[in-house]
Amino acid sequence: MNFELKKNYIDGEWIGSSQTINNVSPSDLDDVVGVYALATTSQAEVAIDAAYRAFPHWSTVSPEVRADALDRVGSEIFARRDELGTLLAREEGKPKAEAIGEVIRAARLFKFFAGEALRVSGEAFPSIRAGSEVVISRVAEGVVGIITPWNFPIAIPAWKIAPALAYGNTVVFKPSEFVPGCAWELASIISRAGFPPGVFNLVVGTGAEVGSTIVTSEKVRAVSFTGSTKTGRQIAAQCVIRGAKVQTEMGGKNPLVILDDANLDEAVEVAINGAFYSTGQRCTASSRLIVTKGIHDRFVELLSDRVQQLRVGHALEAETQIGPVVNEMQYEQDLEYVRIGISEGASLICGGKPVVQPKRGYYLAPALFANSKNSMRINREEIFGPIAGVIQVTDYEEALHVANDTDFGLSSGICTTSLKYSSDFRLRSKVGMVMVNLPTAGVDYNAPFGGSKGSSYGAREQGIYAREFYTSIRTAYIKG
Ligand code: UN1
Repeated sequence: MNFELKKNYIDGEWIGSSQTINNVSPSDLDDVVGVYALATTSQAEVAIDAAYRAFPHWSTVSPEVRADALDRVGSEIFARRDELGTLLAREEGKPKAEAIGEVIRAARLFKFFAGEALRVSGEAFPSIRAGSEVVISRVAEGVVGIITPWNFPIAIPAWKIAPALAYGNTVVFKPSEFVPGCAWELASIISRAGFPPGVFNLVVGTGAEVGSTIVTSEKVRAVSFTGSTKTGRQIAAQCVIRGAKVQTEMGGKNPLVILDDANLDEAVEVAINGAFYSTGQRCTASSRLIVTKGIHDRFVELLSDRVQQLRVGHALEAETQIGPVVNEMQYEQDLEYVRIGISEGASLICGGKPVVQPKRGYYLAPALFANSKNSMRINREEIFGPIAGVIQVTDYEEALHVANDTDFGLSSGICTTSLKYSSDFRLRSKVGMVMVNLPTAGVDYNAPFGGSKGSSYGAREQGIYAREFYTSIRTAYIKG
C-alpha cells in the first residue's frame, strides 16, 4: 500500500525527510497506520530557531488571541473524538473506549488552558521605600522543548503544549516516534487554529538526534519531559548544567494498600483498574498490591477470578478490556519480568503468557503474582506492563512502611473505610498523589500532577500549578 508521507511542521510549513518510520499497530502487525518523516538534527535546529524568532510577538500578543486559538484546538479535538480515539487505539493499543476518553481529556486540557490564558495575574504592594511600589508579574520563559512518551499519545502532549502556549511560550514538540499519529493530527489541528508560524513546531524523531538537539540548545529555555527515569535524569542533568528550567515525569512503582476493613468488591475493582487498565502501561499504575492478612486470602481469590475474566484483544474490538502491549521490546521485557518473578519465588497465580488472537499482535494475559516480597525485583523495578504483585503484611503500620519502601514516589492508594487510616496515609505516604478508595492511575486535568524521589523532578504539571513551570516571576520596583 502507498502511504502519503506525514511530514513535520516547522516554522509554519510541512517539511519532509529522507528518513521515515512506519507506524504499526500493536494489535495487528500487518496494519500500518501510516509513514512519518523523521526530522533530522538540522531540521530540529530550524524548528528551534523558528520558535525563538516567534517568541517576542507571541509572548506579548493579547491573551485573548492565545485563548481563542487554544479554544479552537480543544473544540476540534472534541468534535473528532471518535476518529482520533480510533487512531490512538490503533497506534498505541489501548481499548477504543479508553482511547476516546483520552482524546476528550486532551480537548478539555486545551479548553482549560484557553481559560487560564485570560487569568494570568500578579500582585502589587507598597515598597518598604516610601513612595515606591512593588509589582510582581509572570512572564513567559521563551522556547519550550516538549518531549513525550508513547503511552498517552495525545493527553500528555496536550497537558504540556496547552499551558506552554497559553502563557506565551513557543514550542518545539518531539513526540515518541512509536506513536506519531496522534501527534501529527494534533499538529495539523494546531496549524489551522490561528497560531503564527514558528509558535508551535512538530519534530518527530529519535531521542538521540532530535531529543538531544532540543535538550542541549542554548535557545531552549525550558524542557518538559515524560518518560523513563534513566532518560529523565540525563535530561535534567543536561538542563541544569546549562541553566535551563526542567521538569521530568518519570517512573513509578505505585503501592495500593488494601486494609482488612476495606469494601472487598470495591477494592478488587480499584486494583483491576489501577494495575491492568491501559495494559499496565501507566507511570501511575498500581503495581504493588499491599494487603493486610485478615482480607488477604479473600482478596487474592476474588482478584484472580476477575483478572482471568479480563478480555484481552484487539484495541478496536468493542469487548476488549485489555489491549496489546505497545511493541516488541516492551513485550519481551514483560515476559522477562514474569520469568524473574517466578525465579525469585513469587507465585504466579494467573496470566503472564502470550495470548493467541486472530491477528498477530503483542497480546499478553494480565499476570498476578502472590506471595511476593517487597525486596523482589518485580516489586522494585518499574515493569510498565500488565503485571502486579501482591505483598501480604500484618497491619496498617507495616503496609505504610512497605508502601514507602521504594525508589519511586508518584502515586499511592489505600482502600479502607477507616477515616483514621486514610487520613494518616494521606499525611505519611511519600508521594505526590494519594488516592483513597480510588485507583492510583487516572487523574483530573485541573489538579496538579507529579511526584517525588525517582518519579519526578521540577514543578508540577496540570491545573493552575502548571504556570510555575511555564512562567517565571518578575519583580518590579516602581517610583512614581
Ligand atoms: C493517569 O494516570 O491518568 O506516563 C495519567 C504516565 C503518566 C500519566 C498518567 N505521566 O503514565
